[in-house]
Amino acid sequence: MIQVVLSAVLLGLTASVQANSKFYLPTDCDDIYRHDNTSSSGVYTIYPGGPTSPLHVYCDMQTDGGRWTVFLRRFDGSENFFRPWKPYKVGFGNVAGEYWLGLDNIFLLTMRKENELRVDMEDWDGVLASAQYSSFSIDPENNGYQLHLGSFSGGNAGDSLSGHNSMKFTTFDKDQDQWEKNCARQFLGGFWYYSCHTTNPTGMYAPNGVFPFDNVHVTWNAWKGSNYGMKTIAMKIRSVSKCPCY
Ligand SMILES: [Ca+2]
Repeated sequence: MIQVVLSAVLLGLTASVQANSKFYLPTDCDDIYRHDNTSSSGVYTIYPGGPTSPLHVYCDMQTDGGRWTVFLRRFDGSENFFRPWKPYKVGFGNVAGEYWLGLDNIFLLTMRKENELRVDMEDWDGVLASAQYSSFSIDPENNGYQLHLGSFSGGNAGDSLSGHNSMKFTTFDKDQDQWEKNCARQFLGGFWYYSCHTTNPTGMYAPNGVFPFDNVHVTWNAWKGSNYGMKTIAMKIRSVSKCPCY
């Protein structure tokens, strides 16, 4: 009798785990939204590395139809982004606040699905601007997290990222840029620098947009030039597939 009850309990557990794995192990914010399109923007748990690797992330469920998985978010200057290779690899910050999701996680997300990219920003007068790109993916670490960016597909901020396409990632302790010196060290961030940048999303956070050194700000040159730091900036990706694709 006890055995029968135990078996029934185990069967029930198995069924429940299977149901959970079908419905509650989303790969990204796209999965979460497709499962429940009343989901609001906020922090969720996703599993881009599989069921044993939960990852917290901020999902933008409002902008242009939502479903955006945010991998960079800055809005108050509370987090230090002038960091070495390891934090950029694994991620840092607080997903309820300012953070970098981590290059390994961004690689997993962009390996699993074809994604588009959106960059949202705001100046110190409260004016919003954005830029969108038709595709976005990066290579794994053994190829330097090389950036593969599609074409600029719109947005009133203009295009300040295409020049960074095909670059590997550079931090102040790992130089993979195309300059004789180290762009990350010079411009105080970590990014897919070339020689060196037309946008510096991980640069110094400058209250009121100004900072007494050139080109180190959180810039987007096509919109505000190379010496104006944004009040907010976020980089986010979204699946371009038409199916839920669990
Ligand atoms: Ca260099």
